[in-house]
Amino acid sequence: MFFGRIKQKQENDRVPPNQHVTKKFPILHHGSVPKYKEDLSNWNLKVSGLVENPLTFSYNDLREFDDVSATNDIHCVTGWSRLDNGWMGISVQDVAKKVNVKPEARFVILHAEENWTTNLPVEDFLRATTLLAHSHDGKPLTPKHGYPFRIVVPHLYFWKSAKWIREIEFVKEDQPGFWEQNGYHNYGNPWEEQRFSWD
Ligand SMILES: Nc1nc2c(c(=O)[nH]1)N[C@H]1C(S)=C(S)[C@@H](COP(=O)(O)O)O[C@H]1N2
Ligand SMILES: [Mo]
Repeated sequence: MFFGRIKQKQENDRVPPNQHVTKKFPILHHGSVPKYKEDLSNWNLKVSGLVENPLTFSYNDLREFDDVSATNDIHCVTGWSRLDNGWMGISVQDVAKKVNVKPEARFVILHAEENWTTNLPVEDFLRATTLLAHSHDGKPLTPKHGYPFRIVVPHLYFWKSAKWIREIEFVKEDQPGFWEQNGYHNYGNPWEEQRFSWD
C-alpha cells in the first residue's frame, strides 16, 4: 500500500499532462516499413549540410563508435507514454565531433526512408541524451520500430524520434517536417502539451 502510493506518485511526476502509461510498445508511422532483408550493404547514413566535413557512414562504420546505453520515457502525441525504455546506440555528440558542425547551423532536419522528415533545433538534437539507437530493451530494433537505426530524442514527443534514419542535415533555416506540416506542433514539448500547431 504505502510503497504502492510512493510508486504512483513517482510515476505521476514522470508522466506529462493528459498522457496514460502503457506497457505495450505501439507502432506508429506514415508509409511502409523498409525491407533490408538483413543485407545492409547498400544502407548508409549521411551527415550533411552546414558541417566542415560531410560524411557518409556505412552500417559497420557506425557500429565502430562506442555503444552507449540510456533509459528513458517515450511520450507519444496520441496520448500513450511508455516508461523505462532501455536503449543502446551511439551518441549523436560523438558523430557530430567527426563532422564538425558549423556555428551557422541552427536546425537539424532528420531524413528517413521514403522522404519522411522531422525538424528540431540544433541544441535539442545535440543534447547528450539524443541517440542513434540500434537496440530497445535488450534486442535489436525490429523493422517496424526502425531497424537498423532510429533517432531517440527523449525530451520531445516521440514523433521527433525518426525511424529508418538515412540523413542528418544541419541547416540555417527551419523546415517543418512531415507531421509538422500536417498540424503537429513545430517543437513538441510534452510537458507543455505542444501537440498541435494551433495550440
Ligand atoms: N521514419 C519515420 N519515423 C517516425 C514516424 C514516421 O512516420 N516515419 N512516426 C513518428 C511517430 S508519429 C511516432 S509516435 C514514433 C513511433 O515509434 P514506434 O512505432 O517505434 O512506437 O515514430 C516516429 N518516427
Ligand atoms: Mo506519433
